[in-house]
Amino acid sequence: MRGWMVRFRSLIVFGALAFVLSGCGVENVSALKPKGYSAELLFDLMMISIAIMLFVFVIVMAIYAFVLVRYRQKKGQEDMIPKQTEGNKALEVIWTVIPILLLLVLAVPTVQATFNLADQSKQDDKDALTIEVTGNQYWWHFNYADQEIATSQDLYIPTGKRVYLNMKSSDVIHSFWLPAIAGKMDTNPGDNMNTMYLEAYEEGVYTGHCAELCGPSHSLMDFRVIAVSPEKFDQWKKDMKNVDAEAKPETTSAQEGQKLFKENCMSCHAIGNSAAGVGPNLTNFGNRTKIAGILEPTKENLVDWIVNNNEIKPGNKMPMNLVSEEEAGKIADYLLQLKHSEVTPESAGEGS
Ligand code: HEC
Ligand SMILES: [Cu+2]
Repeated sequence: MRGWMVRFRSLIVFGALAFVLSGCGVENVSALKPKGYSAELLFDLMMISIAIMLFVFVIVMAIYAFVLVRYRQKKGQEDMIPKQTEGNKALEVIWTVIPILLLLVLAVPTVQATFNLADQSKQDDKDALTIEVTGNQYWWHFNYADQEIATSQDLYIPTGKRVYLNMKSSDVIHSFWLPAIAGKMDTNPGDNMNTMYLEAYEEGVYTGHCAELCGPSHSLMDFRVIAVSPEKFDQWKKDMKNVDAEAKPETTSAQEGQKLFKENCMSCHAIGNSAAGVGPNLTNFGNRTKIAGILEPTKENLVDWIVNNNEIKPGNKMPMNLVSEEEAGKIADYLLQLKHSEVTPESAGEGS
């Protein structure tokens, strides 16, 4: 390293760190900007721990600095041996009791929050909303229990209400992580169902991730939660219940696409009903925030996905080259006009 670099090494490290960390706290994606009940609870716990740590750090550093200055070797005393002390009951009691008190201050709110976050007691209330979440390599499925509505990748919820999630996986362990609204919960294969709840304070589009290494495309297993006002949510539910899966598209290209879709894709993808398929439910696909959770919803990207999906998301379970690029274009025209509701991510204020 160059001379000046060595001298300023720590400055460079901290500068780079500040630069990287400034990416934290991004709106609607970050646990540092909570926009929901659970996230706020977790944020408060984080702040209590940091406050306690700072308190300990400052006091220990102050004592350290004091001792360093007060008891350093002075000129003319090189051979002096200070008075030797062994043990001090009062001091030892103090530095045992203080940490115990600090741990208690940490433990009480933590245990309280842990029970609070696991509270499912109101799930059986008449107007409580329960959603079955299924993690799949590498996409998320959401089934609105008792509502006959299913969506994949984009989850709509009402603001200001507790929405209960019953969570499972169809293959390996995944983890549903929605930092700005809630914490993180594993989805397990088999009968082991996990539960959590979401409560969003404001309308918005919130990004979530899979937080459990689940295969080569784990890092691409993103999803979005779209929180809208309860009125808009009711409208969305109504629209989603009245989907006419057979509706004829306007353009000839999209009409041909519909036919091609039925022949090549319906074995895995459902439109207009809540059946869980091998692949994502594509109802309302034209209103999706992203394609496959990661691509901007343009025709070009959609054609690319249909023809090349394994290069985009390695190891995903959709076969490539089912149709030609030209046919994929027609299918894309069909899928992108599947807009079944007026309530869209834009109406929640696209924010992420
Ligand atoms: C063997 C089952 C299967 C077939 C057949 C199939 N797909 Fe898929 N498809 C999948 C799976 C699985 C995924 C999820 C991939 C992922 O994200 O990991 C998927 C994802 C998609 C997505 C992204 C969905 C989303 O929610 O964003 C689109 C669009 C799509 N497929 C279109 C098609 C089209 C068009 C055809 C027919 C040409 C087709 N698929 C045929 C299994 C299939
Ligand atoms: Cu995963």
